[in-house]
Amino acid sequence: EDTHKQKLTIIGAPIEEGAGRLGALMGPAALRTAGLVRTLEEFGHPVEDRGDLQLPPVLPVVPAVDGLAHHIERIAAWSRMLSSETYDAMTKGTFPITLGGDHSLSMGSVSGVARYCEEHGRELFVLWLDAHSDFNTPATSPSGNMHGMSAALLCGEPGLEGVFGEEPRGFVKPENLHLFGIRSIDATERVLLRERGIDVVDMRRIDEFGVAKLMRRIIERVQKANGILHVSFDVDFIDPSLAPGVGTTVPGGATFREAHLVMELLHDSGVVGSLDVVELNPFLDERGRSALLLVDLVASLFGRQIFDKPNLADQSAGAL
Ligand code: Z70
Ligand code: MN
Ligand code: MN
Ligand code: MN
Repeated sequence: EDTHKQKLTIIGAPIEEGAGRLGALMGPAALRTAGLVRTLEEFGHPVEDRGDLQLPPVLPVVPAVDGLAHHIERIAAWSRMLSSETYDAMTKGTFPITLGGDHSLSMGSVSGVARYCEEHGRELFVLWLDAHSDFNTPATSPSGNMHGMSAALLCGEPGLEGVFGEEPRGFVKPENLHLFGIRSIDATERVLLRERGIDVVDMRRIDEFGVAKLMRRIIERVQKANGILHVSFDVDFIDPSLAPGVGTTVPGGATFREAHLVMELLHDSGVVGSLDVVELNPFLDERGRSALLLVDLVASLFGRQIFDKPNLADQSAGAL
């Protein structure tokens, strides 16, 4: 997929019921205020902003779960709606950008992308940029907050079937999920992640090997499979000193330069087909700095460069 000049579909998902604290519902508004749409247009992409979706007046009936899953009816309604929005955007040949909103929205957005990929015989890969692994189920979750369950739902973990019920959905193969930037894993999650063989790139590996090498490994996998990469960007991937506008701050996150490099490498790879920007909590932000940083990172993903791409082929041939 060459994302250059591709039409973009912006989907606002003001959802906060999946998080432990209020405020993420203002995320889409803050990202628009910080200039997201005009920044994307600057890179030559036609943008269709579908505005913010709203919950339907009647919520789906969800059978009782084994364990804790707060506001599951509302999350189910959002998931079903968002799944059909991203599926529809992909079917029309556009690149969906879902603005959150807490990370439970990825249950819906990624399901729609996965459904599109299944129907079109394309292999889906997911890059989950996050401090957390989001691999709890209602039975294992210590909090019952559903933003900590989205990656588990996408991989088909039991206990979350009621979110989609009989509605169409898609799945992510556990071997195609790459968690990146991780530094907070619950004990129960750790067991499940190991059992499923999920690739967990934690901060220790980033410190040791650097983001470039670790990202290239993931990008090459997607390229070899002629796959599509979905990027799910949780703001807490970034260090809280740079992006304080999040509900749960975890120290030791990605630096300014690491985060931009990830986005630049993704741009150059041409494999990214869809994006979520989640967990921005403007109520906790400082003078919009987290929102502004996110817009700059999205600009890097869509081609903003400081000067020029290094031409590695020329360098290896000894040319300057
Ligand atoms: C913890 C839980 C979480 C944020 C995800 C935390 C989950 N593992 N927190 N994203 N901000 O409650 O499941
Ligand atoms: Mn998350
Ligand atoms: Mn997180
Ligand atoms: Mn470009």
